[in-house]
Amino acid sequence: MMKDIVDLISGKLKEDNRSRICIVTHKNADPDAVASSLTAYYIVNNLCSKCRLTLCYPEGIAAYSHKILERYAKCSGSHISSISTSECSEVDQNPDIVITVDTANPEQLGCFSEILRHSKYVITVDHHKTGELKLQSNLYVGGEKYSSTSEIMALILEAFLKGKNRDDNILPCLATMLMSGIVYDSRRFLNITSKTFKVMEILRVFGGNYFEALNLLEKEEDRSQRIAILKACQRIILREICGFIVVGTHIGSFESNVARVLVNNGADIAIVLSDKKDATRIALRSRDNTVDISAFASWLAGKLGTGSGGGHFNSALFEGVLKGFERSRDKKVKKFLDLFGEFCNERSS
Ligand SMILES: [Mn+2]
Repeated sequence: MMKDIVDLISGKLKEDNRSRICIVTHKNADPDAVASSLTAYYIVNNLCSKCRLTLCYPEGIAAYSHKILERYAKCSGSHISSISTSECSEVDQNPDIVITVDTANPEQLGCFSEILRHSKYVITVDHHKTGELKLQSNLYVGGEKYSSTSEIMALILEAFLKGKNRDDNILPCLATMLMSGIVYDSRRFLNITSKTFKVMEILRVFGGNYFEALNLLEKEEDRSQRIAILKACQRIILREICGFIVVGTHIGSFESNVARVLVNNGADIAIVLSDKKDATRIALRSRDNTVDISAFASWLAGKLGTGSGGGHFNSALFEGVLKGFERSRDKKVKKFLDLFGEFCNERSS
């Protein structure tokens, strides 16, 4: 099946071997997104050496993804900065092909969602719950049956390499990064699929080094992140809704980390609001076997008639411009706790 996809893509590239191609991830690219984008780069670059390729990281990559990018620059010998950008203005506005990785909704692409609309052909590789991007793409690869986009990219890489000479010093490096992507997105193998371990073995055979993959994910606990978590805890509003322990709070940044900490420490549901420059982002988490929090995220978008929401069963994101809300963030958080109550009652009735 992945072989068909590789054939399709190489056929597409043969049509016009001077294509301008933009490979783009979601905002604040995590290790899964970065490893996947670099693998896509490697494959496309091998299929079409004359194509003009750009790696696009909307609003830059996450702090904890830097190690992966640096590692790649080292083993590929190429300067990542010369092939990657976080600025839409630096990219051809009408690329022939856009490849999106690890993203379900165009909003997650930031300003690159505009470029998407002007491109002739869109390929989406993703493992999130199906979103708007699947509908907008000419070719969709993936689905929720994969632990991570890295898992999908590893299978595409395997299909691509079939019958090829594997004597390539970038390959072991790429395999290690994909391992990091899988470890990261599966939360160290808590969320796996039937293919996860098989894929890890494939990557090992390609020269991937598991211990190095773990090392690439290690980071010094960031001081500002620790302060953010503590501040968010100070502002907690605790409620019992539908029999669940629901915790709401707000913070300027690190909202996803805060939400994770809250659920790991006793909350069934965490709702963490963060006002950004031009929208409000709400990180949502639920404890295993409680509530499909991605359903709440998309319910919110419908209920409020603004923004978009989606994600996974235990982890989701809502992002939108809130209208008619009080300015006080505490009041906003309370409003979202009320909304969760409404959602919960609708479900159980
Ligand atoms: Mn992912």
